[in-house]
Amino acid sequence: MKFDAVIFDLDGVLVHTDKFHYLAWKSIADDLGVYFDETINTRLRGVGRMDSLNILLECCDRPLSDAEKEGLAAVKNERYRRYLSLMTPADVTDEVRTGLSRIRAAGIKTAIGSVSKNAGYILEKTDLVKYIDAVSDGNNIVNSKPDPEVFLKAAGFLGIAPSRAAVVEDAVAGIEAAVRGGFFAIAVGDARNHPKADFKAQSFTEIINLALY
Ligand code: B16
Ligand code: MG
Repeated sequence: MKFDAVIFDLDGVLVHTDKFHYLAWKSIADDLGVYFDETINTRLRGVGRMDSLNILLECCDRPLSDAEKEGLAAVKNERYRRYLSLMTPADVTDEVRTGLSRIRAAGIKTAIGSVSKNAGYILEKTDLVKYIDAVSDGNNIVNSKPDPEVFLKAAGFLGIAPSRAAVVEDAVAGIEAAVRGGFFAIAVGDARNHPKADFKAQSFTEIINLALY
């Protein structure tokens, strides 16, 4: 066994809610008459809600007050949660479920390290809760990725040192956070372009085998 724990990012690693983020942010941009597309949306990966709104507003000529921004972020979240409410266990692949079961059966702890404040709701809707030993998310952090806080808290909840844990991430900011925190950084998706990633995974099973052997 290579690691005592594996900390998984949620969106983009265990589930794919980025399409819901896109639809909700796109509707806000349309309401404001601001340009928004899939390319801008990829910049929001692993970025917290208010920072995401500030990226969306880069194309907006009129400066918005903090109160207006809070209002827009709240409306975005309502629309996003409407999509989340439709999620079911079928939104998680068998490969992910089998992989999580295998590492836990081998005694490796699992945690979530997500900046989302909706992580608990997603885990519940998809029935992933039973595979996870600890959840560190947007509700228990002050600093978003690339700050390592979310992963350090996850390791703390598990009682495991960062040097004995791996982090799995799909966002560049997440790999940066994992490296800064002293974790073994496993990259999937776009994050594989990050030069500091310790391992670039082609599949979820490859990650599980790396953790086990
Ligand atoms: P919420 P992760 C991140 O989740 C998403 O990748 C990012 O697009 C989103 O803005 C952020 O959560 C905040 O989400 O609005 O639900 O609090 O990748 O860290 O699991
Ligand atoms: Mg992610």
